[in-house]
Amino acid sequence: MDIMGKENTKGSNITILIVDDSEASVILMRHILKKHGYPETLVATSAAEAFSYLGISGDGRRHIDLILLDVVMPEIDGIEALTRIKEVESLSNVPVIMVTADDTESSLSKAFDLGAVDYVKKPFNKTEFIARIRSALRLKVAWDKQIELTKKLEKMTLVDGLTGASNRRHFDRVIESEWKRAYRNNGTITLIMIDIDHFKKYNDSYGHLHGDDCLKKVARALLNVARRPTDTVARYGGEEFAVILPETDDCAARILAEKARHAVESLATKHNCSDISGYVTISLGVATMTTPENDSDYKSLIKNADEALYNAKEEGRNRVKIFMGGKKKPYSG
Ligand code: GH3
Ligand code: MG
Ligand code: MG
Repeated sequence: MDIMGKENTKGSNITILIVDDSEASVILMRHILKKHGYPETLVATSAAEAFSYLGISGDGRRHIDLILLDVVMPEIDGIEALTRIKEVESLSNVPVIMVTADDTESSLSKAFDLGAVDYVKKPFNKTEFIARIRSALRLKVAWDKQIELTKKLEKMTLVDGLTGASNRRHFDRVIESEWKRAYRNNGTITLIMIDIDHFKKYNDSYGHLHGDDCLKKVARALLNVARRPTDTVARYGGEEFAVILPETDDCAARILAEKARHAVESLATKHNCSDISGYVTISLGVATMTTPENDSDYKSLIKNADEALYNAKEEGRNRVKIFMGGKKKPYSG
């Protein structure tokens, strides 16, 4: 951590934003920073100017690692500026050090309440100044790591632990948002519901562990087929999978579903108790929404794909069926 901290808190890739209306202070701070290995500084002589560097106003956002913020400034003062900065989620990993001429100011305690990490006094004591800069930059490294970890954890909870496909929670989110997007844009969306054929018998004869292995293989095969970045292959439950294909019409979906069926069959995973092919196979139900109806929602897409899957099972399994309307009971295997 310490070594990492030093590596990441020194050097020319660090940009420090100085927000101060006093030219003399700015010159002095830049001088000390440059001398101690921080040549990259941005200077804002008002809070408004700082907001534009930070992307709070306008679109000229710059990369900034640390903010030095003067407490006393005309118009928008340092406390108000800090309040605005701390409201922005994407700036939550940028530490702010308050710069003040008077450390007894009650505004300092307000600044700490708002999330400032430290303060430096004018006139500057160079050693103390640079020590506080360094410790704030070390804090930033820790914050960035924390954010990265949080992102990783978030990603982990989107993935099914056994198969590596998206989990049901993620599926629920994606199907709703993609359906809404298609609805808004008068677009097309396809859902394929997939169920492994005679999987109970597979477990019964080969054991649950081999069953798990088989689920992994099937998931991998499906992930290999639905490869667009916008495609989502999810484990819908038990031995059922679902594939969301945004901007995919029924024609393209049929081809893709057939490829998926073939890919699983080609795994040639022995299944001696299956009366279909001697290998593990899947049945697939495809439903496409092209012109969204007013009173429909994504649930009807799931229902339709389920109905098609039911038909695929009924007609002998190891096949693709496309939803064509009608009123059959959904497959509930
Ligand atoms: P069908 O062709 O009609 O789909 O028959 P089936 O036997 O595949 O359908 P059914 O729904 O009766 O059985 C599903 C089986 O899937 C039952 C269960 O033991 C198995 N299964 C569900 N989740 C898992 C899992 O996580 N691991 C393993 N090994 N088996 C699972
Ligand atoms: Mg099954
Ligand atoms: Mg099933």
